[in-house]
Amino acid sequence: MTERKCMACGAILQTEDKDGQGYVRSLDHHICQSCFRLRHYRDFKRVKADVDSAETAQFIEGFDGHIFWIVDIMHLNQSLHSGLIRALHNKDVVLVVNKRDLLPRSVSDNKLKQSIMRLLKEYNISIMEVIFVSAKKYATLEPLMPYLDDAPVAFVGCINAGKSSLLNTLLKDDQLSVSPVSSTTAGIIHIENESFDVYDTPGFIQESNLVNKFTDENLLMLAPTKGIKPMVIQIYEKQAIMIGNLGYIVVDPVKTINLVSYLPFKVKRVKPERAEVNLGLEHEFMIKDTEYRKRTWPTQMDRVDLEVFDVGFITIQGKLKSLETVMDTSAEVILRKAII
Ligand SMILES: Nc1nc2c(ncn2[C@@H]2O[C@H](COP(=O)(O)OP(=O)(O)OP(=O)(O)O)[C@@H](O)[C@H]2O)c(=O)[nH]1
Ligand SMILES: [Mg+2]
Repeated sequence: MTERKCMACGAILQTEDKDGQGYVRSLDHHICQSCFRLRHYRDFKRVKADVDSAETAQFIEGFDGHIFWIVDIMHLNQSLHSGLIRALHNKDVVLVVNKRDLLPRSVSDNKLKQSIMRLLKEYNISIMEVIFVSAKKYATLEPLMPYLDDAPVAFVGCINAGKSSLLNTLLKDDQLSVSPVSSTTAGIIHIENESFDVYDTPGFIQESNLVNKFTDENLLMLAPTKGIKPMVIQIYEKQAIMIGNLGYIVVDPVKTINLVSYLPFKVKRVKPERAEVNLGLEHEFMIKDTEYRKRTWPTQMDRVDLEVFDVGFITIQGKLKSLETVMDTSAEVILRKAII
């Protein structure tokens, strides 16, 4: 008997294990119970699939068509998954930068494009084009059409980049399951109609252990549906910036500088000596089971971003005497040249 797949997440349908992936009461159903609950009750707790990235890599390597590599504009460095990048060698890749709606319009696409190309330079992938889109705005998908008319297209990328969301917008349908939980798509889904021949794929996983400390509230907060209003903080002396109870950054500027937070929640400035006590207070963004680690960062570059995987990034615009972070031990933090 051929295995049937859930139309929404691609999991193989089964009737044996109630708590397992792809469970249905009867094999006549087209979507699994987790996707049913997600669709009708917005219950996203059960959709996290057990995904084998090696299978998706193999699919990409053998794929004969265009590849849309979907990256999340708010998590660029996290999007650079080495296994995925290996699979993309010698492929026709269009870099589709999603969630453009989250950054202000005043931010230049050209500047962003240059920054992204700089990030990609060390990876030796040839990109046919960089296209900025938003799954929230159908009109932004227009530049994708020539590729979609030309050949089958596979939507690939890291978890939560918005592959399934983009396909739903494109197909003007909500067949595919979408959620703030990572690994919503469990298996490869082929959709073919008069207009399109497309594939949704499970996301490559590059998440930090931090997600295990997230509450449902955190997950929703980190998947904003409206544009982020960057929060600008002027810093004229050594200060600490609280990132909820996730941790804090201590910056000591050479002269007055701006720090711009693109995080989807409020950060707060405090005196460095108050920062540690502040971690224990009430914040808008609070994770579970915190444990902290201090790190000192180089200060040669004078416009940098700190990207915290699964959370977002903060830009520091100016020369620093010193830069320190005290963050939860599970938080993966990288320092890069500012992208904006
Ligand atoms: N603001 C905004 N949110 C988006 C956009 N695209 C996707 N999202 C949100 O991002 C989250 C993940 O979207 P999905 O479509 O499930 O992402 P995916 O790449 O299919 O994820 P996996 O199946 O887990 O690999 C959801 O909360 C979406 O609502 C976008 O263009 N703008
Ligand atoms: Mg998906």
